[in-house]
Amino acid sequence: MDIKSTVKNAEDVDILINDDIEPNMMNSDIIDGFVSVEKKEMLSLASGRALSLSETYEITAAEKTKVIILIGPSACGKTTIETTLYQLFQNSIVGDYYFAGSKTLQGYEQRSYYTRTKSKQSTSTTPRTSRGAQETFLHLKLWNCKTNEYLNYLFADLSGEDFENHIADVESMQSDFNFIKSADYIIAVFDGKLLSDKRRRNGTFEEMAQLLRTIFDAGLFTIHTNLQVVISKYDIINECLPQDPTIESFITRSKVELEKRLKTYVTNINVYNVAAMPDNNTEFKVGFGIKELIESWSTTQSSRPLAFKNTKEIREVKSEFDKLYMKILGDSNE
Ligand SMILES: Nc1nc2c(ncn2[C@@H]2O[C@H](COP(=O)(O)OP(=O)(O)OP(=O)(O)O)[C@@H](O)[C@H]2O)c(=O)[nH]1
Ligand SMILES: [Mg+2]
Repeated sequence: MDIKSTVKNAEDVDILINDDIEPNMMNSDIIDGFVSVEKKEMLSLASGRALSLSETYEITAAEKTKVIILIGPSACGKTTIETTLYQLFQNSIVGDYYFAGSKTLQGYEQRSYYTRTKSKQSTSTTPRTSRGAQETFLHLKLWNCKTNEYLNYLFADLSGEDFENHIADVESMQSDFNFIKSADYIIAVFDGKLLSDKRRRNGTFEEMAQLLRTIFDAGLFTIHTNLQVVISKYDIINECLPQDPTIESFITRSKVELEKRLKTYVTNINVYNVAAMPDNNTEFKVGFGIKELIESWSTTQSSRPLAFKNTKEIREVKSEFDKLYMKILGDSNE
């Protein structure tokens, strides 16, 4: 755009550089170039809160977006991972990624406050996500300097209690969590603190295995969904390892066992160790492992669920398109 042609006097410069937020105005609200005072007072600005599912359509319809859904019981560390991911970009770039905006700044700030030193707490704590919350999606826009590509991410900040109430109940999972179907990544968050505890680790694994089984049995996935596992609070695991080296073999066995139990749906599950908000940040930096997670979202994953496989039997071959579809199935299910 040629700026010179639009700048004729000092007033024009003021208009060009002012950073007032322009609300959406209808042409009918503007009379002889003036906005009606009454209308101006009624206009609402974006609040920056977390978005409801319907509010996310504006983003997903317009731009390249990855939907990432962290699942797991209460206090396993879901919200802390989401808010730390945002906070990392406040200090610097992360790998090849630059912060390029967020429509939910207030949503992030509300959740981040307690994990910041400015809240003057001796240990950082994240407020529990309330059950049944409608505004659950946090939005982050990143720019990749290598590929010169902008990408939008939508993170669902769901309450662990809500998940716990739906374990083994396929029907209610289907009706209450139908939006999980839109996920590009389902991330199962295993609580590292509980895995470090010999008496609690088996229960922690069983709970997650059943939760995932319920989600997949409810059909809440598509050909685009990937499943990842995050071991959270890795600082605690690392601290316990010298006294109990069996934690590592338990995690390795858990991955194999999970793949076995979900084998009708998933081929291979990638595991990431994360310490989003370590207690003792001398050995682990805040956000340990998060860069690897972000990078994994831009590479093709091998854990793609076998969605085609599940629909093979129920599709009748009627047209040329169906024949081609079956041919693709034949290739992908060998
Ligand atoms: N030591 C340690 N503690 C962590 C870490 N990440 C999270 N926590 C703590 O774990 C607690 C629970 O974390 P949240 O992120 O609120 O857990 P959540 O899964 O969102 O919980 P719900 O909202 O109840 O479902 C908080 O007190 C965090 O400070 C970590 O990397 N290391
Ligand atoms: Mg939470």
